Amino acid sequence: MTTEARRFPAEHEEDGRPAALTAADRRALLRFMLMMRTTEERALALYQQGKVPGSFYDGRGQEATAVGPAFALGPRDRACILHRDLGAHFVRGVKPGPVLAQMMGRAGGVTEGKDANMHFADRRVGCVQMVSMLPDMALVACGLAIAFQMRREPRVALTWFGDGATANGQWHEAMNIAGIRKLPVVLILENNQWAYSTPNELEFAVDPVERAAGYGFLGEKVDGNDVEAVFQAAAAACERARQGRGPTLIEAETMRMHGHGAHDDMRYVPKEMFAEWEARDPIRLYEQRLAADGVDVESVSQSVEKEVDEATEWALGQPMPEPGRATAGVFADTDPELGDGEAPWSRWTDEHA
Ligand SMILES: Cc1ncc(C[n+]2csc(CCOP(=O)(O)OP(=O)(O)O)c2C)c(N)n1
Repeated sequence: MTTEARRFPAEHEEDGRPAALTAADRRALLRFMLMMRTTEERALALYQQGKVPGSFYDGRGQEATAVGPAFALGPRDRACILHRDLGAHFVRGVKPGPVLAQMMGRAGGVTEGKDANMHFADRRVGCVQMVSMLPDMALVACGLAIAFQMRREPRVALTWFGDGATANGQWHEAMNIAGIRKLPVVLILENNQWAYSTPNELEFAVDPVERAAGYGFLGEKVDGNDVEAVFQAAAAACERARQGRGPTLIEAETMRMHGHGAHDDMRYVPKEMFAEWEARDPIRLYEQRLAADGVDVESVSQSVEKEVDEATEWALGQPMPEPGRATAGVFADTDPELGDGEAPWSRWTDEHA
């Protein structure tokens, strides 16, 4: 089973791909995917030990879809990140220590532990905290994009959402305003085959990539387990957006390899389907590809392992937050601007050298 890459409408003008990736860029892509998986594995173990309150949600299997688009962003672009996209936070410069502290509700967490394991983002690196009503982050991204357009700034807002989220009215409102105003927004549909236990065939009557045409812009379907394919599509979409050529819907076809949350044993997923996707694991595939190109992938995974070990120790040493801080930072009463994020793609480094 493979994903057939396609553009809809197919005759859309070309845009000078592929974007250049250096050897260091490719190591970084692997590193961020490994950091997501390793941190989430560690967090799941902490959850099972009773140290993570509530439930636990991860993005196992979706690492390429999280990391590839974030890697295409420039420092002044903005990211509206969802619950399966931990790798995007890492690309923007967030470290695993504060993420693990966050998941345990500790003081050193990204939001000082408020709302534990998914409603967090570090505004200092240009990320917007997740809105749980799905898919309202798409509207937030459109709002950011309207601001960039009005100020004539060559900046992009990028967001992710699931296949299930596209059934809700707000998603269609976001698509509509994005198309009408030709907003500089990039919309990443993480089609992980399931919305909780609802399969794709009960979610849409057409291939969702085709829906973009109904709103007047390009839809592009890519293999969401191929980090370079997702990156390339996102880099081209960001470039088009920056040039005033409007939004892009990118459907990254992938699979959620864990339950909806840690409480879900995903018994509704057919075993053969799971096995087929397991053979397409985005990290193993990319490791094989880089190893074939002579990259020492073992040293990358060892350094990530070490960093996450140290981060876990640090997070476990963090105290619980002071009760008096419970409402601090809830409203943007001071300095409401989002800061700029890290943009590790060598293109940005070169431009800022
Ligand atoms: C408006 C709204 N309705 C219901 C929910 C509860 N809910 C949380 S996640 C989820 C499934 C989302 O599926 P999908 O968009 O495919 O994303 P995935 O979890 O598969 O990544 C639902 C129904 C919600 N968060 N918001």
